[in-house]
Amino acid sequence: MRIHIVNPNTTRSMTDKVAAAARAVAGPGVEILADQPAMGPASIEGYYDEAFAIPGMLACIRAAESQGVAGHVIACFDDTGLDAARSVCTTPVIGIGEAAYHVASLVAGRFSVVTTLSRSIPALEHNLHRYGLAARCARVRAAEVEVLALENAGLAAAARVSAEIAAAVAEDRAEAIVLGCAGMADLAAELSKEHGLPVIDGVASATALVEALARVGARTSKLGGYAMPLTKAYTGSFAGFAP
Ligand code: 5HY
Repeated sequence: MRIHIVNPNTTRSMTDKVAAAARAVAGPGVEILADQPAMGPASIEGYYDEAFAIPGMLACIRAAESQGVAGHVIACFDDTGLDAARSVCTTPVIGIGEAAYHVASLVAGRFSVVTTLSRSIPALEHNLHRYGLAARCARVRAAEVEVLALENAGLAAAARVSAEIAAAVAEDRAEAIVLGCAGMADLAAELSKEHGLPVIDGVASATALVEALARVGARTSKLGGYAMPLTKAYTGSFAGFAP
C-alpha cells in the first residue's frame, strides 16, 4: 500500500517532518510518498496564504492519484483545499485537522486545540463546526508562534506550545490537546508525557485513518459535492489544471 502525504506549503523541512511522523505510524507494507508544491507560500498563516497554496497542492494530489496511491493526507492543519482534493480523487483524502479532531473526540470528552497564531483560529473554529465537533472542543488557542519558528527556533517555540497546553488544562478543563499545526508533529509524544494527557498529532492520526479507510475499502463518494469536476476550459497559467 502507498499513502501520499502532501505538505501544502513549500518548506522542505516541514515536508520531511511530516513524512517522518507518517512513517512512524504506517503499518507493515505501507510506503509513504511525501511531497510539496513547486509553487506557493513558505507557510500558511490565514486565508490569503491558503488561497495560493491550494493550486500547487492540487497538482501534487492529482499526480499521486494518477500513480495509484491508496489515499492522501493533506498535512496542513487548516485542511487546506480538502474538498477540492476530494473532488478529483476516488481514494480517501484526509486532512490532519479533521483527523485530529476525530481522534481527540474518541479518547476524551472535551479537548482544546493549540495552534500557532491567533489569525489561524477562526478557520479552525469554522472547520470544527463544519465537521460537527465544535461541541467537543473547549477552546481553540494560539501559542503565538509563527509556523516557521517551529522549524528554526524549535525549543523556544515548543516551550510556548507547552505553556499554552498548561493553560488549556488549567482553564478549559481540557482532557486532551490537539496540536494545531503540522510543524508540531514531532512534539506530541514529549508534550503528552510532560502534561499527563493525550496530545494528538494530526499527521499520525490522518495517516492511520487513510490506511484504515483503504483497508475497509472506503473510497471518496463521486456523488454530490465530491463528483469529478466538469470538463471546461481553464485559461492562462491554470490551463494545465483543466479537468
Ligand atoms: C500548517 N500552516 O499546519 C498550518 C498551521 C497554521 O503552513 N502548516 C502551515 O498555523 O495554520
